[in-house]
Formats: sequence, C-alpha cells, structure tokens
Amino acid sequence: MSFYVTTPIYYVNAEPHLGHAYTTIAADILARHHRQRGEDVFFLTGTDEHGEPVALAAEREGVEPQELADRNAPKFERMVERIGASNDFFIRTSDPRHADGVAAVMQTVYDNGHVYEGVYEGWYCPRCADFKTERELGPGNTCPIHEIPLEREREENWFFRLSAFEADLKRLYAERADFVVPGFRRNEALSFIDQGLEDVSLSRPKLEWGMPLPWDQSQRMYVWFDALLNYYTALSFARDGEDLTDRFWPPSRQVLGKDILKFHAVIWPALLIAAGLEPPRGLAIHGFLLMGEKKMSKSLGNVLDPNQVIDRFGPDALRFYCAREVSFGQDGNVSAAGFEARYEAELANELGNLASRTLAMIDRYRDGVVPDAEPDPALAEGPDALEGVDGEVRALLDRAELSQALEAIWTRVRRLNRYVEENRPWDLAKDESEADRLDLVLYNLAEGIRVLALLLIPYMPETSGRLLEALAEGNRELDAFGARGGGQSIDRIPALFPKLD
Ligand code: ME8
Repeated sequence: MSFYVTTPIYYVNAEPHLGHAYTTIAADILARHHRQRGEDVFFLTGTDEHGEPVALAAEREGVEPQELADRNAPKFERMVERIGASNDFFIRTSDPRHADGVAAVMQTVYDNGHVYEGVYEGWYCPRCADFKTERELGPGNTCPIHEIPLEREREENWFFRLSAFEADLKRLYAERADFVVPGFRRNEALSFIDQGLEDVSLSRPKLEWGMPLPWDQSQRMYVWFDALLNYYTALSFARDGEDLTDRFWPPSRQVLGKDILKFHAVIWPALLIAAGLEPPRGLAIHGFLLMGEKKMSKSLGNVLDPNQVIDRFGPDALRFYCAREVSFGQDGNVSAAGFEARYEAELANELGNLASRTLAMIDRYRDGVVPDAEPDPALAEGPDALEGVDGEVRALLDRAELSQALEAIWTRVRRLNRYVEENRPWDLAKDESEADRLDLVLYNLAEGIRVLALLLIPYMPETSGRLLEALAEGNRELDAFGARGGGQSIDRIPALFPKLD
C-alpha cells in the first residue's frame, strides 16, 4: 500500500518561521507513522518561487526574483532538515522540470475546453496572490489576512471554468465524508461550494515572474495553478530516470493551514478533474499558531524561535511541543514559557523519569535483564489501558488527529508512572517472597515503554530511537503491548531530557 503525503510549498519571499516548521512536522509525523505500518511512503515538501508575492519582495530588496529564490530556498531546506523531517524530495517550482509538467497538465485542461478568455474586474491582493470576492473583503476593501487596502483591477486574462465543476465537487464531498478533516473545515469548504462557484483567473498579463501559458505566450500563469501542480509534477522527476506517478498518485493526505483551504479544497480538486486526473484522497487542515504571548521564559527569552529551541533542546522537544500544545486543527497560542513548562513537566518529569527509573531498577534489581513475565491484568483495563493503545493511535492518525493520538500515548506514560507508585518496586525488592511480583512489575514497565517508544517514533524519532536501543529493541514497526517477552539486556542511558537548571 502506498501513502503519499505533502505540505504546502512555502513562498520564498521571506524567511522560514515556526508556522512553516509546524506544518512540516505534522506531515512528517504522518509519513513516519505510515512507514512504521510497512507502507510505501513518499513525503514531499518544497518552495513556491513564482508569482507576485516573490516578485514584490525581490523588488523591495532590489534583486531579481530568481536571486531571491536562490537565496531563500536553501533556508527552507535547512529548516526542514533541522526539524528532522524525513521528506523524500524537496521541490522548487523554478525547476524547469516542474515547468514542463505544469505546461503539459494545463494544455490538457485547455484542450478539454475548461479555459476561456475574458475580462477580470474585481479586487486583488498581491500578498495573497488571490482575487477576492466581495464576500471575502475586510472593512474598507482591505485584505482580511494582510490588512492592506486592495486595488480594484480590470484586465483581460484567461479563466478556468471553476463553475462547471460544482456538481463534481459536491459529489466528491458526498462520497468521501473525510475528504477534508477536521469536519468543521469540511463544512466551511462545502458551504463555499454551496454558495455557488465563480470562474477564476488563470493568468495575469502584467506579471513577469511566472510561467507563460502554453497556448498564449503573452500571458503568465497565475501562481496558484503553477504552485498546486507541484504535488503532481514532483513525482515525475523526484527520482532520476524514474517516474513515480503511477506508484503514488493521488496524494493520500495533504497537510496545510486554514489560510489556503479554498485553493486546496475547491480549486485544486476541480483542476485535477478538469485535467482528467484523480483528486487527492484527503486534506488535513490545521489552525494557526498564535505567537503573541509576551511572558519571559528562563532560557529562551520571549520569542519561540525554532532555531533557538533546536540549538538548546534538539528537534524532538520542538516536535513534541508543536503536536502537544495546540490541538491539531485548532488555533492556539505558543510561547517560550509554554514550551519550557511542557518540557519540564512532561518530557523531563513524566517520560524522562519513567525511562530512567525503569532502566535503573532493572539494572539494580535484575542485573540489567528484563524479567520474563506476562502482561499485568491491571494494565489491561480502563481508558488508559496499555493493551490496545497501538490500535487506538492508528485509528486517530488515520483521521490525522495528531494531538489526540499523542494524548492517547501520553495517558499511558502517566499510567506507567502511576503503576510504579502503586507497586513500589523498591519495597518489593526488599522482600524475597515478592520476587515474582517484582519480575511482573519490571517486565510490564519495560514492555510498556517499548510499545510507547515505538508509538512515539513519529513524534520524537531521535529520543525514541535512543530509548529502544536502551531496551535492546531492534524492531521499529508498531507492536502490541505484550508481544515481546523478557530476557533482553538493557543499558542505562543519560537523561533523555535533562532538567533545565
Ligand atoms: O501560502 N501557524 O505559502 P506560505 C501555522 N505558497 N501554520 C502556518 C503559520 C502559522 N502562524 N504561518 C504559515 C503559501 N503557516 C503558498 C502555498 S501550496 C500549493 C502553495 C504554514 O509561505 C501553513 O501551512 O504563505 C500555511 O498554510 C502555510 O505555511 C502558508 O505558507
């Protein structure tokens, strides 16, 4: 089975920031999870290098757009690498191979009769590279996202007959209840479609930084058509001498922020249908990270800068925080103080402590060998039962419920810490008649940590890897609680998450 996951391609008009890291981390969590399920995974990310947002930024800096793109794209590549993303390719839309692919698809759309020449009159935001309908305008004819006054434009250009795809889109949404998750975003997209679709401009006569239309060289393609098609073209050239399209098309899950919902949930599937291509299987829409909080933290100041966090705490702590702090799908505040609070309470005290005391007790009481015992029935009951946690996490991640899946794992981290307190192994160790009981408890702790570490690989690959090595576990696929017996020699390891002070 194949699993193809994508992020938006980010504009190179500015530097990468935590918001870009956030989406990329989310997509990486899905990619890694599906690899653990033994699926054939392809994970794509990259940069959007054409269009007005980039042309305007280049003009402001007094450089050519390509120069700006060449300067900034590597910063995105570095960001992707620093957060530990396991992407299989990084596409740049100024790649001529991408242009060839776009031209071919757009020519098909033209040949299929879904394009016509017309006059556009209305509002345009150059920062969004988006034509706004009256309904979408902010107060005083402003862009609701960038809060800048908009110009009314009138120009001759080519149109994509979006209105002709209303019925197809409605059918798509009706047939696939989970085409867009979470559900409230699906409703938003659907109500946009229900209000009636207007045709959209496909080209701009004044723009110079963009691809010419294959059938009319005097017009440049509107950047969104060029950009959306990256998801399709990349598969044809990501591997030298190999075309991966048949193997991976269509995308299984496309991860993106709510700001670009309309493009992905309405225009994108319509464009694909117009070109005779299969639309994506599902979109996962997340909210915005709000970075307004001013409270000072101990070591990070008051801005949550991903580079600073990674320098000091490594990528895993940042990945964990992103998935944990803001419920995936919703907007939420992030801050340096919030990061440190979770780091201390959850990573150092809950997970770190569980691991270090379990390994220490096995070392001290059983010469470093995990006793061979059975799953404890006490851990098989209740909402935080260790049994079945793998299935629960799978089901949640099938719906792209990243924070909920992490919460499901975390309730078990807490359950195991409670299990230690309930059983007081240090007291059992003093009483020879409790030897079997101590074996049982230590086995269950080691086995519980093993299963949780496997489930945590997508969120914290490096930390989980260290933990699994310490437990002498070579397998990296998901596994059920109780599937492995004892007998293995463990290693004690330095604190997974050193305390802050
Ligand atoms: O829109 N919180 O690029 P872009 C969460 N090139 N996510 C955020 C965020 C925040 N505060 N800020 C940005 C474009 N993002 C187009 C996309 S795709 C064919 C073309 C993330 O650089 C989020 O994923 O403006 C959002 O959708 C994306 O960055 C926008 O990136």
